[in-house]
Amino acid sequence: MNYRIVTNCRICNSTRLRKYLDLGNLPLANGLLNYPSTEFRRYPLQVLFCDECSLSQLSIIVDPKTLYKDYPYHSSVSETFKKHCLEMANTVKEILGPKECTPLSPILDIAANDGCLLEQFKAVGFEWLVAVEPAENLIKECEKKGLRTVKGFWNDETAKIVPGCDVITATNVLAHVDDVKGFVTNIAKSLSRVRNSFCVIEFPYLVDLISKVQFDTIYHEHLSYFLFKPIKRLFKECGLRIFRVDRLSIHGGSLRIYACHEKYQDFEKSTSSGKDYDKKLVDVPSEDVYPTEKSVKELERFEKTQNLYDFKTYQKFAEKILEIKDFLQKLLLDLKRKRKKVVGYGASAKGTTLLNYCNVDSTHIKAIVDDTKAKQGKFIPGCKIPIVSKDYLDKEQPDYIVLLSWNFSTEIIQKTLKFKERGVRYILPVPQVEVL
Ligand code: JHZ
Repeated sequence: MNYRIVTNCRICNSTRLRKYLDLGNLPLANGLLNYPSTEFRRYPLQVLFCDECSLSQLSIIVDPKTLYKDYPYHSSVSETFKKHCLEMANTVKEILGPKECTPLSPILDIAANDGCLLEQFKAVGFEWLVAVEPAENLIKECEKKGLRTVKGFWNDETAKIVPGCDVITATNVLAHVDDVKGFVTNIAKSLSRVRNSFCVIEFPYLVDLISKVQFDTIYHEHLSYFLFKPIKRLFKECGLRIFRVDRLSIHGGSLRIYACHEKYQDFEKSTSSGKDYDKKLVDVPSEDVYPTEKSVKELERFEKTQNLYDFKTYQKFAEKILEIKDFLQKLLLDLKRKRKKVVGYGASAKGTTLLNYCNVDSTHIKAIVDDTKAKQGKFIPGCKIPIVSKDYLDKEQPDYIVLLSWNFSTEIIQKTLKFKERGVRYILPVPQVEVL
């Protein structure tokens, strides 16, 4: 058995965990197949609510080596995501300010994927860029881009390789981590060696997941579904203070938090001689450099109004998912009867959850277009649907396109505009099935 059953909450250690969702036994979301075969493993996909700290988490943990050895997802395929990364690089530059920000300020990106974010840091003038990434195929992409690389997961060993950083970034990885305390503690250790350093962490926000019924973002890679309350507790316990939080639209709704140590060591301001060698190192409160912004209190206040510390809200969410399943099945069956040509766009991880949970297969959706070369020619596990390049659309002239990567619908609709002009209709699966 290459998975472990969760008995305690990974943030507060409570055993008071209650199941609110069971999506059945599903294949691994990025476990794309070379053939339309039935030879792949399925794992239970269930979500638990922690009565103590309100963290939502999967009931099992699949061995990360199985999940991330070779990873087909390439962040750089999306122009929307690239723009998002550029904005992040500029924001970090602004926060560091001209005094701290030099081209040689080390920036380390955890789970750097194909180096998409670090490339944007390079574009805004940073030169000392380190990509930490476990997937063999992706680390090669980072090397091709001229980035310094550390192969592996972010842990005690890899954290030692780059002893101190000005900024540590981690986008869309915290939800994938089991030992979140070890993960954040290693960030804290690395930041403690550099004055005025901070980290920037992004992850999908559970408020958006629940309110927009994004149940397809639940898959075996996403071990946790975060609210701000448990995140704040986690960072505090690991010695970091969150000084700013942004709510972002990326990936259907995410939080970006900025955190630093409570204190930093710096040379004392005045000495008897005024000479540098005479100066002593003293503790300086970080509030002076990075005061806690009002966004933190505002988000806390907002979150309390969302009823998400209450188990009943999650039970209602589970009911809405059944409606989506029912509606999508009926719609696709109707289109099949009418002999309409239906294709998908975006062989996303969430697509695997959606299609498998709703029992959709290649008799409903002929193929899924994806611009990622590494995905083309493969098959979605469980539904035998082939992944193809965009040329397929010209050859097949579909009647309907299912937006399996609804988070990038604007970009995908833009790319397929000529088909839209010829009458193609789009199917949006969440928050409710809609034909556009
Ligand atoms: P996308 C990703 O999940 C990755 P996924 C990860 N699991 C995570 O944590 C979440 O995000 C938050 C393709 N595409 O981003 C590329 C085109 O072909 O919705 C991708 O295969 N052309 C780490 O996989 C897929 O769609 C395009 O123009 O659920 C998008 O996958 C665009 C824009 C995308 O997420």
